[in-house]
Amino acid sequence: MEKNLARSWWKEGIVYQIYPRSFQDTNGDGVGDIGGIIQRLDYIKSLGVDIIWLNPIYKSPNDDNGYDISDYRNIMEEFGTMEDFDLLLSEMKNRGLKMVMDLVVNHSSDEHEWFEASKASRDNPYRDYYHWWPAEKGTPPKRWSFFDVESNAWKYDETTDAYYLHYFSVKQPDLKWENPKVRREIYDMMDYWFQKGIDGFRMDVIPFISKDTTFPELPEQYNGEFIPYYASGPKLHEYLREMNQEVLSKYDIMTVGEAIGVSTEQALDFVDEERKELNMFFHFDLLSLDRASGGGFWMREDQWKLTEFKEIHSRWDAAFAEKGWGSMFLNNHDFPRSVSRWGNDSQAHWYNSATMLQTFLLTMRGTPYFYYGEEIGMTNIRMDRIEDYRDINTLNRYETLSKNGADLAVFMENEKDASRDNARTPMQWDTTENAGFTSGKPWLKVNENYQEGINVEVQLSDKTSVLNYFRSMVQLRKNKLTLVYGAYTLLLKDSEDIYAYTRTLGDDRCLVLLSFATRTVSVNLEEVHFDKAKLLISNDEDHADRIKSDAHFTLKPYQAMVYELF
Ligand code: TEU
Ligand code: CA
Repeated sequence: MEKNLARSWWKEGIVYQIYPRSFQDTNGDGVGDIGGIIQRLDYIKSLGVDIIWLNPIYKSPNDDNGYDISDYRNIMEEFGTMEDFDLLLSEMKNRGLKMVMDLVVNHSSDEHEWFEASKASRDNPYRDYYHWWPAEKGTPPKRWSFFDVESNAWKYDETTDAYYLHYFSVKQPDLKWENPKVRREIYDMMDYWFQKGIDGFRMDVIPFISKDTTFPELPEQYNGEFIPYYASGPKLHEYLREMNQEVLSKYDIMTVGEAIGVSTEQALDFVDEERKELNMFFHFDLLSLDRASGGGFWMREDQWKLTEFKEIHSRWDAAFAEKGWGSMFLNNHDFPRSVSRWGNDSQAHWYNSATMLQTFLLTMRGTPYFYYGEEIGMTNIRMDRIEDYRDINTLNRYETLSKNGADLAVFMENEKDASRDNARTPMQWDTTENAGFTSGKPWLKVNENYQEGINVEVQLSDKTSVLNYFRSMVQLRKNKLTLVYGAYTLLLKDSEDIYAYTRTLGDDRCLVLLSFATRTVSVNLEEVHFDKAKLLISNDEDHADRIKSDAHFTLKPYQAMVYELF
């Protein structure tokens, strides 16, 4: 038996990601909080999902919305207190929901006490918790930074006449994993949360933790394409194995790495069961599909193709055909909304494309991850004015471009499709002001389309809503292990309109048909042999035969259908 057929809760579970800042505010300060999540637990449970992944809720000065942590063992004041957290965890346990937290340990905040000590003098005990380059050695070799206005990952600090390393913003100095004390601190901190009873970690930019601390000049091929270099530090797997041995292996928990820069060839190095490192990770191939090269935030000029989309998912499925396990997702807090990006959020196609994409995630092998609001088809907000943006990534790039005299109108158009803020707008609960998210002024604009049916309240009472389709589709997956563990076979490989595949487990076989076309399309599936096909679900019921024996299928625009084959 293939190793990955071994059953486990984190393979069969469905994950719901919450960006706490935007989920539900309870005290009118315009910022979501832990109390808000508690208030909405019954709703989340009613979706049929099993695991909640929370974006960072630790103490933070919020330079990068919590990805800059100043105290790993405390809660961000805006979100609440440790008592609130403990209550959230126990309320989740009461409902049988598991909690996955974000682990951000490539870097800390510059306001963490370790960094404050580290920068105070060259000989303090925390000096070696971070990467320092003494100025007498000259300017350090080029390292790129994601959020720095000059793209420079080295920041000069006068106090000790040295540069420190920051792959992200100047307020996110990289921790020095090469120092065993740092690793011990991190493992103890992870243990602290596991002792509280959490069920796992999503590990932020985990492939970046190991560095060649001699900091050689970057090899030429990595110029501008530095991500694969950052992601393959010399001791990465040694550290992951050690982390597993020291902490992870002691608990029944799940881990999912944010594997930026990791290719299919490297996949099993992380998740082969025998290596005892991680359970699964998010790859970045889909996330870069509509982007210009370089792993950045510029949209590519031509339109992405369905054949490319299929190739990516088929290649990643094959990587885990016998060992390891994948994760399936179409958006998160760093990327635009799935229906706006991979579907079609025009009035005519919004419903079908949102539900078709849900069908896709729930019929592929790999654990499905949904991002809050995806269950009701939330869309990109597409803001016009730079003043409305909050994300450091958009704001700093705007600053860089204005300094360089670039065309800012082009940039603002790009951000309508690319900015991370598209995905961070407040959850749309009902038709009251600010969509029921806050009684105050929301920290980021609410998308006006909450008044046009994209809200929970309206969709709960509508049998044919995106939300209710989501619930039915979730139940379908839960009642059919074939959709979780079954082997995947791609059909109609060259079609630019239809994504079709079968899932097979023993004698049980399902056929999944997904249209990405804006017109009605017919296909012939004689390559799949079956006597009868029984329709299990469709997002466009009127246009499908419940039981059929011929191989001709007709799909309405963005229609999704799942059949059982006999
Ligand atoms: O993201 C890592 C990350 O590199 C992306 O945000 C990246 O900028 C983009 O994908 C470029 O291709 C993680 C978190 O998810 C993100 O929210 C944080 O800002 C970042 O790390 C720093 O902690
Ligand atoms: Ca609040």
